[in-house]
Amino acid sequence: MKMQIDYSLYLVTDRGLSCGRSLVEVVAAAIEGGVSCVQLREKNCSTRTFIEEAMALQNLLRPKSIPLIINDRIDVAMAVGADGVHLGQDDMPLGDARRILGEQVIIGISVESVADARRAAAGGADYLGVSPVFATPTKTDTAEPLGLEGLRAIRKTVDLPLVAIGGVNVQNCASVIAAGADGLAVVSAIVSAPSPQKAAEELCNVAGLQSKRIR
Ligand code: TZP
Ligand code: MG
Repeated sequence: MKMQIDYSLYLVTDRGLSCGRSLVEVVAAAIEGGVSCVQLREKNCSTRTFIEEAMALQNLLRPKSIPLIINDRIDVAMAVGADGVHLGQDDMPLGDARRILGEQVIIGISVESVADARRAAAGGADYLGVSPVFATPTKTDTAEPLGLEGLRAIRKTVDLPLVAIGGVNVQNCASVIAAGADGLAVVSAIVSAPSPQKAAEELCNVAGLQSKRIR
């Protein structure tokens, strides 16, 4: 059976925004605070470094049964035996990724519209990243923000787990869950926080994520 994933607080890493702290330090604190799933996102490093970072996270997360998802790179995911990959609209097509990875590996797809969501669901995605819900300086090449309305429209269209990404923070996290997201996908509100643990705890509490926990 495919791994059951708790998407409720989905951390997406960004070493550049981590205030000089190591990836492992930030992720270790964040999972203490309640992060339930981690995506390793690296845009500017060598393949060797990417694999080393992925292994370091795998060693931290596996004993705690927290899934590791790799952004963009199917080869890196396979090299470290990650639980899944996350692909955008310009990355490897879902069908090709599924053929390479098989049925047991989780594949998440970023969707920027209802049409994207329908296509990804029909193509066998395991979960969707609704992107971006709000404007964010963390990623500049995004589509227009979907807003809560856009999130609701996607919620009505597909049954898959949805994580909302883009500008999600403690001020808006409850409204994101109320609009139908199964999880909060967060970069800067956790990795740039003075205490990633406290930031994660606050998001869990304010958004009421305890009720969504599957473990
Ligand atoms: N994909 C869509 S928006 C985004 C990504 C990776 C960045 C979200 O970052 P933040 O800091 O949580 O707004
Ligand atoms: Mg990508």
